[in-house]
Order: sequence, then structure tokens, then C-alpha cells
Amino acid sequence: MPFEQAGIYMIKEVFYMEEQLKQLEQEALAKIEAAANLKELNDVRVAYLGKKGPITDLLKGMGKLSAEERPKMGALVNTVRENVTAVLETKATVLEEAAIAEKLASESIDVTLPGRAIKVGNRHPLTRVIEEIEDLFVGMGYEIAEGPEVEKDYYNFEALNLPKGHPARDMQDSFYISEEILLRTHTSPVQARTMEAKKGESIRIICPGKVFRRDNDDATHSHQFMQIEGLVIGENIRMSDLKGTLDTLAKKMFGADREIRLRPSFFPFTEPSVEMDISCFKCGGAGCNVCKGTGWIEILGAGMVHPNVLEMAGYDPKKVSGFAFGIGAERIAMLKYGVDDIRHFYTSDTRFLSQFERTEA
Ligand code: FA5
Repeated sequence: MPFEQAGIYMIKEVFYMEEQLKQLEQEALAKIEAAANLKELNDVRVAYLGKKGPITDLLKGMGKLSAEERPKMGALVNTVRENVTAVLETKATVLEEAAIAEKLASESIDVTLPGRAIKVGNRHPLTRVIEEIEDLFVGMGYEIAEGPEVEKDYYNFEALNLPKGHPARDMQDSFYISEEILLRTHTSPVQARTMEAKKGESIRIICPGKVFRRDNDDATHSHQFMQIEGLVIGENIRMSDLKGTLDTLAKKMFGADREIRLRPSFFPFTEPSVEMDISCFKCGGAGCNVCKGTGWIEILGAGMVHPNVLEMAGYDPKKVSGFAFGIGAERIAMLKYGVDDIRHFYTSDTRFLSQFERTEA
């Protein structure tokens, strides 16, 4: 090709490549603008900037240009690539943010949906009653004592002034393991054990625990039940101290306007012995179905510790005296919560037990 002709061809070629580049840039920018998501944007990147894309093709065609034109055209191609890349990146950021926002919106938690309830247990009504009584007495300076449920005949009966053959044993028939070992029939053996251990010191204890009797189960009796024993020993402990203590207990458990009544009774380990009634919390004393028309409800047995019991435990009845009481925890819980059958406490029926959820004792 003659020299002049070659020059004209070169000018045409440069012009053609510049035009193509501008057109490609416009096309790429328009497609970037139109890309609706990151995938479409990536397709644009591959199509225009990829190895098989038109811009790469143009670069490959630069061999046809003169040595002078080549760097100029190279710089121009690079400017276009940089421009397209920058716009691509800006758009990518916008689309990424939009994608995140969309994901967050689609995954948002509907807090108005009701949660799935987690089943948690609650304290047994008898535990509530026992803890409430414990709190009251600990607040008055009592200690909490414990004793074995499998007990010696000696502590359950003999040390409490109930020698073998004593007729009052019939009121508390036990389950015998052997002649000398039995399931305790009341919490009073803890009195005898504590007195023996304290060796003449003054005592102020409360003793909650499980007891057993050969009673037939019915609405108010169970062969296994809970008692709470109280014992105070010291100088000058009088019946009036017992009365004041029981009055405090009744008011705490059943309300400040409760009256108490002490009736003479018999226990071989106390003298004098009493049964304590409270004025009916339902009718206030007028008579109703709860108090069986009497206006009073029996709560516990109590009395002044018998001199024989003091002596057997090594105390001098001429120097010290004391009082004791024994509460049936089920009786208190039945009255307090209006439970009509003692067996409800022992059948583990959640329909019964769940009624005490979040209920203040
Ligand atoms: C006694 O057990 C004496 N130890 C109480 C006592 C202690 C008196 C200290 C004096 C000094 P009693 O057998 O009455 O007493 O029983 C006391 C309470 O236990 C009763 O008032 C009753 O509420 C409860 N109770 C007795 N037997 C049963 C039973 N089978 N089922 C459920 N509760 C019972």
C-alpha cells in the first residue's frame, strides 16, 4: 500500500476505534444503570470488561495502529475501563445495600406472635406452707432442726413418756421395721433428740418433716403427712409464752383478725396439754360449712413439756420449763387454700398443682 494511502487508513482506523470505544462506554454505562440486581450487574462486568469482551478485543486490534497512536489509544481504553469499573463499583455498593435491606425486611421477627410457653414447675403447696412457717419462726430466733424418718421406738415413744404398752400409743400406730425401729409417727422425737444433744442448754427449735401412721386414707387422713414441731426450753417458760407464740402463728397464716382458743387435751409428753382452734376465717365465727357450724377450726396440738420428758433428757424440771407444739402442715394448707381432700397433695396431678403457680403463699 502506498505511504499516503497507509496514513489515511491509519487515521480512519483510529477514528473508528475511538468511536467504538465511546459507543461501548455509553452502552456499558446504560446497562449498569439498568441492572436491577447484583447478578445482572456481574453479567455487564463480564460482557464489557471480561477477557472475551469488546474492550479487550479493541486492545487486541491495537497492533494495527502506528507506534505513535498506540499509547494514545491505550490510554483512552484505560480511561474508559476505569470509568466503567468505577461506575460498576458504585452501582454494586448500591445494589448490595438494597439486597441487605431486602433480606432484613424479609427476615424481620414478628414480635406480636405469642411465644411458646416453657413449662416450669412451681413450689408444692405444702412446701409453701412449711417455708412460710419456717420464715416466721426463724424471724423469732428459732433454729431449724431435723431428725430421721426411720426412728427408734425409744425416741418416738419412750423418751416422750409413752412406755411400751401405754394406751396412748394406739392413737399413733406406726409401720414397724423391727421391734425397736419404726417409721416415726410424729416430729416429736426430734424434741427428745435435741434435748439429749443440747445437754441442759436452752432450746428454741422448729422441726418440719415427713411422718407416717397406720391410718386409713380418706379426705382428711393420709398414711404419710407433714408435721411441723416447735420446742422451747429455758428458765421461766410459761403457758402464756406458748399462747402468745401460737397467736402470732395463727395471725401470720390466716390473717391479723384471727382469734385463737385453747382447749384442754391430752398428750403424754405435755402437761397441761391443749388443742388450739382458730376463729373461722370464712365466717368470722358465725358458723359455716368450713368450721362445721362451730365458728372454730382445730389447727394443732400443744402443751407444756412434761417433767418426765425433761428429766429423761437430762434437764432439771425444777429449774427449767418449756412448751411444745405440733402442726399438721396439710391441715393448714387445706384451710388456707380451700383444698377439700388431703389426697390432692400426694397424687401429683398437675391440674391441681398448677393452681398454685405464682400464688403468694
Ligand atoms: C401429735 O402428733 C403430737 N406430736 C403433737 C404435739 C407436739 C402435741 C408437741 C404436743 C406437743 P396429733 O396426733 O394430734 O399430735 O397430730 C398433730 C396433727 O397432725 C393433727 O392436728 C393433724 O393436723 C395432723 N395429723 C394427724 N394424723 C394425720 C393423718 N393421718 N393425716 C394427716 N394429718 C394428720
